[in-house]
Amino acid sequence: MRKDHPKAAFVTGVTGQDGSYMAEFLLSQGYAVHGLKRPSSVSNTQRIEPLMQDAPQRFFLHEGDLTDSAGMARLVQQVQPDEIYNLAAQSRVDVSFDAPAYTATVDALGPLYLLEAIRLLGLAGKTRFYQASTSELFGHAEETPQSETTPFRPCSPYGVAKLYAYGITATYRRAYGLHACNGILFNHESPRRGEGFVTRKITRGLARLAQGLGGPVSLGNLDARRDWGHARDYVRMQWLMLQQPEPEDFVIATGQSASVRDFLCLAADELGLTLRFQGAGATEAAFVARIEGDQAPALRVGDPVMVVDPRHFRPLEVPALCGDATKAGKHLGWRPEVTLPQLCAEMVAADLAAARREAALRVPDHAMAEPVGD
Ligand code: NAP
Ligand code: F7E
Repeated sequence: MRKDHPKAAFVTGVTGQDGSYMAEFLLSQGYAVHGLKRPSSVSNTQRIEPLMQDAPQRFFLHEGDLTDSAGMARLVQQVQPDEIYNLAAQSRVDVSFDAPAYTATVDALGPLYLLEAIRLLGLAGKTRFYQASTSELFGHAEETPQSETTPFRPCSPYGVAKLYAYGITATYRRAYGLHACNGILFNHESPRRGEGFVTRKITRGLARLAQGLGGPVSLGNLDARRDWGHARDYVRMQWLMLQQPEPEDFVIATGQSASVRDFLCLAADELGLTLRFQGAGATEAAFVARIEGDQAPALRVGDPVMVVDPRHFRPLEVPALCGDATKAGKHLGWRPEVTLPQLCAEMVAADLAAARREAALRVPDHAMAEPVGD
């Protein structure tokens, strides 16, 4: 890439998990990166703070909301991007059951507004478009593992909204010749994962519990199985998709699946804890059976570490997903580099460091007590 005229990328959702890794990656490739940030009365830039400091000449933030079609067209016109990565979304499947119309507006119509902007501004020959599609499209999948040819059977408002986005992306590719691609991504996590998603809820919850901050982690369906990869590996593949001469859709996955219970045990193991499960379904709980090392000074054998709370059960669950990324390997030479135990270890280490910092700052109760008068 020419240094005096770097490629320009427009990244929606830049403040999110993937957006922050994507911005980092694109900057490392020499791009000028323009990120869309939602206006907010409190700071929402924690994940991109280092980039704002380190690359002020090549990293630009624009305030706006994906649901503002005119605002999106204005930004696309201003930035004239070579590549758009549409990563912004209401990305919580559980939340989509409580906010289905909002989820549809952001997740289905948002990508349409960007595609229309590319088309109407006459940028079809210049601007390439990446849509963050999802394994939730497969829903109650008809076959395992799922690939680019597996039929879609979404079973959440999130999955259904993302199905529209998938379809409209493919339609603009075919109808108007846009270089527009869907990445059908299976779950991917990192220390930057939002705190409401199950892996982060577990690593953060256990790390805090181990340091005497907070109570047992409360979870829903322990038997759900997911194909979990590392977000850093997955943004590299999103970029590779837009570098192909012809636009195509790809599944991005590790090909391995594990249950929520497996992940809980892996995270506990990282803290030197062996768990004993008791009960079943809505009354299941997990207790400390053995402790090794000094990572969990606040816990004793027999302490509860996890309780099932039926409020976390979903109206409709996707019981199991596992992806087949053979096409990505063959066409683009992509393979995930991080295994699930490595991912879990990285997340636990980051959350344990944060919990230790928080515990160290805590004022002991006795120090807060009123002095007894003499
Ligand atoms: P995330 O951490 O939840 O980030 C979502 C981003 O979208 C945040 O920056 C958020 O801004 C922004 N956003 C939400 N609503 C917006 C709106 N109306 N206008 C502008 N920005 C808005 O999600 P992620 O894990 O990085 O996922 C990135 C994309 O991949 C999403 O589209 C998600 O649906 C999709 N996906 C994720 C996975 C996964 O496992 N991570 C798998 C498949 C597909 P705030 O910071 O202000 O909230
Ligand atoms: O749930 C179960 C839950 O919320 C995973 C998003 O990035 O990946 C993500 O969606 C599983 C589900 O992710 C709790 O029922 C149990 O079976 O971490 P999650 P998700 O729903 O798979 C897809 C590919 C996306 O596209 C989405 O944007 O874990 N589970 N107990 C729980 N889940 C949560 N959140 N909280 C619990 O307490």
